[in-house]
Amino acid sequence: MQRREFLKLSAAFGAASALPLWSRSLMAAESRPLLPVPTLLVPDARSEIKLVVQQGKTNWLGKTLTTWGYNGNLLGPAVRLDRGKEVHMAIMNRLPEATTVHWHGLEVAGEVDGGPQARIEPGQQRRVSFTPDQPAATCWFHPHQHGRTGYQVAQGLAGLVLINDAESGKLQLPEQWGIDDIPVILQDKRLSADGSQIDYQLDIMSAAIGWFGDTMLTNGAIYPQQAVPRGWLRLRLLNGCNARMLHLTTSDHRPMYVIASDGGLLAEPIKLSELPMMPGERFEVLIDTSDGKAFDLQTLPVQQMGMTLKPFDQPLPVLAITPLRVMASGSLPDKLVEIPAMSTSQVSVTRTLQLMMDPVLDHRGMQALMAKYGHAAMAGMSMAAHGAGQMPADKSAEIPHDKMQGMDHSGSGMSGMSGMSGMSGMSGMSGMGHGDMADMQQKQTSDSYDFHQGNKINGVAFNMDKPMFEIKQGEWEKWIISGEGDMMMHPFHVHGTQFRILSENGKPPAQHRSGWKDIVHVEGGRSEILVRFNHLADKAHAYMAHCHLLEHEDTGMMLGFTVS
Ligand SMILES: [Cu+2]
Repeated sequence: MQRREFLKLSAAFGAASALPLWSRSLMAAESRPLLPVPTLLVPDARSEIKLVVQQGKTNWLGKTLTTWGYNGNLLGPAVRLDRGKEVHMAIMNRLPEATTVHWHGLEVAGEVDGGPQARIEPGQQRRVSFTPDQPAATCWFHPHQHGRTGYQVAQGLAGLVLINDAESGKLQLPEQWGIDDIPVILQDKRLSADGSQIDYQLDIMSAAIGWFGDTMLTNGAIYPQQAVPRGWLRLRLLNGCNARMLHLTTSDHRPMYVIASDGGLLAEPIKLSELPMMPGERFEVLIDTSDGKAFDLQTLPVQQMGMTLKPFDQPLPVLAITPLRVMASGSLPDKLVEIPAMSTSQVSVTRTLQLMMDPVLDHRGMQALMAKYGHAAMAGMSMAAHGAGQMPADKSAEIPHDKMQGMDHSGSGMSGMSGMSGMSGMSGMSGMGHGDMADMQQKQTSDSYDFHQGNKINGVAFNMDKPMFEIKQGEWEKWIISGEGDMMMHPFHVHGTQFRILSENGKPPAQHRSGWKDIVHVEGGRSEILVRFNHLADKAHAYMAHCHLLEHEDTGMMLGFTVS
């Protein structure tokens, strides 16, 4: 059935037979926008995909403002590629500034990966060709312009890449686009007070905790609705937020069966009632709608700095789902695909990557957050964990935020700074090159503190001209990524590969995180991944490994590496 016919049928059904029973939800539904479904874009007869990166207009909350999109006003199409078939991408930049288009999750060579070195100047076009050779997956594309990634994504630039393969086609999963196979791109945004633009700032606060909004958007619409057939519904979920962790669940607690993670299908469906998702992550879930009852997809409160403010302090609906009387045709198989067992026996190299936030940035970012929003924004955490030193955790949390505003940034108001007991007591801090405390106080008193280099890996902020290491093609490596030393969530992403998670923050990965992934959770502990690169990346087109909290990435928590 075509989407258009289906929608006609849905409307007819809604009007004719549902009114008495559903009158209340229908009234609400009338004012609720329909879920915008990104257009499926397949290569043309010459195997070409044309993308125009452009400015457009979007209407939110009664205001019309400038937004950015690929081939449209906001977000972009879902580009569908077949495994083993070469595709030619023609990317035209019609923005007022340079951008890049990165194929997040695709195992392609550094030359076509679209990292920060692949700049497309305004008015210029870039052509790249590659042949996807990886299992069916929901990936995405977005800008990777260094120092501007957070801004450009916030303006609206993000699209999906769906990889098809023969094997997944045999599973009879729901695959009618926009009917029972539905993309769900979740993002938070904030508009300026006059509603004229998206209110984005890369400042000391967002460099520390990430940029966050006060409105949740689903495919660019606020709490939209979607009518679906009864049976198995497939949602392709993307956390497209700059910095916000989501915690997805259904309003009536019906289970979600996770069938795929970042890099494709799992070995078998994993039944979950709650699904945490970090920025950049994708999961595909199947939900049973055969009871015909309406429900919401919603995100629960998370314990993350800055992300606890209204309306995120309680379950927030992001999509209203209304099953109709027509039946869906997809199924939920018991088994999905073969996932090889993980083995570290072939590991030839082990690398340790220490993610670091400059304590000055950490501390001053927290100060700024407290000053602006009070401790409701602190996610139950205290200043003590962020450089406030002698102030006991419970005491610092009690300081009213008007007092915090009164504190100057010279350090004199922070008697605890000299002690730094909160920091020095943390494992992983010693010998990690954070600089001594005298140095820190020096920085604290200086107004010239540059937060643009405030986030680091192994002691250095990102340097585009200097890859950090070289890797041999086709060899398995173990990477230990440590977030010891701060309490921040770092969704760590590696380009050019799909890896396996050996451990996450010291624990074995959850079942639904044990398949192919390109983002691993690092938060206050150590995570280990098993990784291999099948394609090449030279110095001029190095691969990136970075925190996908975009403001951490933009302020240095990224490294380049080559594969030869
Ligand atoms: Cu980070």
